[in-house]
Amino acid sequence: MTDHSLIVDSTQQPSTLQFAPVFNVAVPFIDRHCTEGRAEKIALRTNQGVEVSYRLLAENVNRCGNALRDLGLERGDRVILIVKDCAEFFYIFWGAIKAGVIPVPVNTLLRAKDYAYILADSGCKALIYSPEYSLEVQSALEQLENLPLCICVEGGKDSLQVLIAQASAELEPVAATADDDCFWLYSSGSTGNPKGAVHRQRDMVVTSQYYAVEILDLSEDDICFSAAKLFFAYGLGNGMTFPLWVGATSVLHDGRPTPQSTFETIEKFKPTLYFGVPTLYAAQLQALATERPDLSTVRLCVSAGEALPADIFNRWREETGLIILDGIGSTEALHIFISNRADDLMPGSSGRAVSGYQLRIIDDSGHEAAPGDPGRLWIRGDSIARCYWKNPEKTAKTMIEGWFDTGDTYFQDEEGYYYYCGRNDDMMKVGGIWCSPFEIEAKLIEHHEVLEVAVIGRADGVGLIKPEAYIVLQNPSAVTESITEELRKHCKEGLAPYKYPRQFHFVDELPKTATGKIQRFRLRTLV
Ligand code: 3UK
Repeated sequence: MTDHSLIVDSTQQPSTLQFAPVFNVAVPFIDRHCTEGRAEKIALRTNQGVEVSYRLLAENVNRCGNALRDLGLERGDRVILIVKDCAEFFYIFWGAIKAGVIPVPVNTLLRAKDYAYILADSGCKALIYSPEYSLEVQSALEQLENLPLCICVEGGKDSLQVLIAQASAELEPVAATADDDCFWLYSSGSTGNPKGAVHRQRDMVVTSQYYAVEILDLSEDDICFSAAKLFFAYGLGNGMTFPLWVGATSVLHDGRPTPQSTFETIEKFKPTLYFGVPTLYAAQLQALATERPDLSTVRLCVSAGEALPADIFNRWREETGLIILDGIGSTEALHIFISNRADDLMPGSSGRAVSGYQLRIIDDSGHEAAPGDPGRLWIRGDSIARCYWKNPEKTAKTMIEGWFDTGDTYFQDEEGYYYYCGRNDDMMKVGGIWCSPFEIEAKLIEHHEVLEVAVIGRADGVGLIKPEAYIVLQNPSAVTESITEELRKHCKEGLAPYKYPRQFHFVDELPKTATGKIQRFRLRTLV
């Protein structure tokens, strides 16, 4: 048998990772647990009542890998997953990797047009989907010239569940190397077509060790629950790779994350780690005004996807006694590369570099920015995607000599903490001075009437850019002249004088991406 071993030396800071010359990442993430005595331990639990031990997980991963081979998929072929959070997601993802096939999990909230684009762009040989998405999938397929093999996870005699049941439970891992392509994730981007970020075998090891073990102190005693779904790089780490790396348990919920569903899941499954996004924390805080769920099993909360305003951090701590660790990650980096730590917190900041990552802030003249000055954030590290699939221009533009241009504007303070200022195109110059929409939003969210807010720059009558705020109120019937005046005063008291919004718009909801990021560019096109 080939040795797919991996040596992790945690006595070094950062830990050093040494991969055997032949390395298939399904071995340490899946097979290792049976040889290390965790065969009967529960790897995952779902809200549908499914419980999967590490032994059953390893068997079903093998069956699924064999089923993909039996269907004719070969090494390097892509299989697209439009699959909800469920046990089969794990089987397909790891079965593919073990068999040398490239799994490509895709956002389940997209529409037929987006699926048609991704199916064609990826040149996938197979598509596996949950029955919930069959309407969008069918109409995507109607738009395609070359049809992939299409398999529904459940229902009917050709379903994946039937194929898995019929396939052999023995599978030798394909002999790969740590640098070989392993899986792809489509980065949604706020504009333009999605781009396939090509990740290597080693990337999940890097994020699991440097972020989950070193920052979250994750161990096999933990139970992880991610409100962010598995198709999102953030959820893929939180809800699958991190718990599998240490032999912990993951809790999956296949419904829409709402304050009610997340609180219920926490009470029922008693996770020790909870992963959310800022808009969900804000909605949960609102719900906490009228209900008191038991969150006592949670030892730590995590936030990413968007910057977490200091005010939400503070209120969550007051209401629940829990800390939220904010960190910035991306699809290209696979997971979080700047983070707060339980013993090194700076509310309102993204924290410091995660070990294993190098960071640079580059100003407009192409030089390293001085402390306090904003610039574009560039990162380097071992989990960053090798390239964008079939997109050499975009690859060349953002991936430069080992560095990745995140597209985010950041500054670093004298103490070394990193502060998010917005996407490059969100920054505005007001009166000649750089002004971060995020800083104004963070001020407005402190106000008790404000539920959500987005700030953009808009040219006034003489063409000068001024901040404007779009606000969702806690209580929509509170829209009056006096609230506008009060919010303006609130900003003027707490921000540099030129930063207060000149206009306030009260709206029912803000435009967001499927992963919950506010689309400021959509607000800019409103008049
Ligand atoms: C923004 C943040 C400020 C930022 C992600 C954790 O969000 C993730 O990946 P995406 O590819 O988006 C990346 C972009 O989102 N962002 C994310 N987190 C923060 N901005 N503070 C934050 N804490 O613009 C970044 O470039 O969807 C998050 C782990 C894995 C991920 N993929």
